[in-house]
Amino acid sequence: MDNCRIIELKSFGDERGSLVALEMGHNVPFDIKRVYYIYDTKRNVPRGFHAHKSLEQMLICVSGSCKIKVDDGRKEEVFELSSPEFALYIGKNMWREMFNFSQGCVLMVIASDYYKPEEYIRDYGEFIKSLERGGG
Ligand code: T46
Repeated sequence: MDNCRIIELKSFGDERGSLVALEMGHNVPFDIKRVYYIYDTKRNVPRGFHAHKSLEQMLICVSGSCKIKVDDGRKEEVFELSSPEFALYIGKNMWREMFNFSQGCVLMVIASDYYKPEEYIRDYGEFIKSLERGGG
């Protein structure tokens, strides 16, 4: 899938534990404008169900695990995030659904822009139409 990939994050571990650093231009492929995290989730309560016209994001399960289905309008793929040493990069114009949250899951998201509700596409039919128009 062109606009979506797993990024392996370098972890610095020693007898005290482990540390991962996220740096713009190094392991984060966009300028960071916002960070948020999703927690207190329920296994059987999925989230997402939208695409973004221009937002790029990196999703990191810093605790626990969850699954993310991404769909570019032609094919879909399911990724499992279960380690703080891996991030899922999702570019613009990708439908996403998050599900199967484990107990205690904390999903941290790094975003290329501020929260802009008008930039969401929350209807799947509209998402497909926007792709036919060239995206966005
Ligand atoms: C995404 C996936 C991975 C804000 O006020 N500011 C924010 O920065 C965000 C992200 C959300 N909100 C408010 C809007 C809603 O009232 O928080 C509430 C829950 O947001 P939403 O229903 O969009 O949450 P998810 O989990 O369905 O989707 C979120 C992100 O919105 C989205 O960009 O890609 O996580």
